[in-house]
Amino acid sequence: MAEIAAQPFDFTFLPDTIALVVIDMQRDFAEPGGFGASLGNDVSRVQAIVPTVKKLIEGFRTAGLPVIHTMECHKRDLSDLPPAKRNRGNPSIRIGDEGPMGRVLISGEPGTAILAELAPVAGEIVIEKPGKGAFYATPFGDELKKLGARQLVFAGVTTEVCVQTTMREANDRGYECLLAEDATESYFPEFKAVALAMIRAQGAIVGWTATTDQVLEGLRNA
Ligand code: TIU
Repeated sequence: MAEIAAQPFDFTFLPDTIALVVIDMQRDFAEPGGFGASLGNDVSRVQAIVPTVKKLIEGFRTAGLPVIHTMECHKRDLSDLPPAKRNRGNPSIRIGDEGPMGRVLISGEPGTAILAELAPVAGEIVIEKPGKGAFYATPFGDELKKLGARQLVFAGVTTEVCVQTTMREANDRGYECLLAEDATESYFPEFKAVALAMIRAQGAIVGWTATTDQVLEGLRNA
């Protein structure tokens, strides 16, 4: 057993059963002209965590541990996009519309791609997901079972939407979840702060939080 110094208390893991899950570090959430910006958000907050997410990914790769990437996106024919999602929020461009980086949040479009600095390498699992949570309507759960993963470290965006939804889904499926505090971001600083607090409240009711350096130190000592 190895440990990561974390809140609300140390996170215990087995090096054979831990994996990194990087949620939705896509151009559509980080660059002007994408989905995040179309909802009226300041995307520079997402850009700012890219070096930290990269450091975390490289730490897992160096340790020979699995890195899984998710992408929020939809089929070209929009058959997996409920009207309730497409019509939400009165955005300037809706999901599936043609934008400056191609069709917004559509599989295969330039804007849907993972940021070049964080691109998956050969052999890493990439999950395309139509929902906020990574388990819904995807092979994510089966892939985790194949890996034998039991503990998941999370990074990515946004903290209180796709990251927290996936952590809650993972909890209910028996995974122990840790969120890397400085490798996740929200468009709303107050939502990030409260999401971190609610995740680790009540004795880690949703999971643990730790800094990227604490996670990497835990991996090195394992
Ligand atoms: N809008 C927002 O905060 N998030 C999303 O729409 N998707 C993800 O969090 N990936």
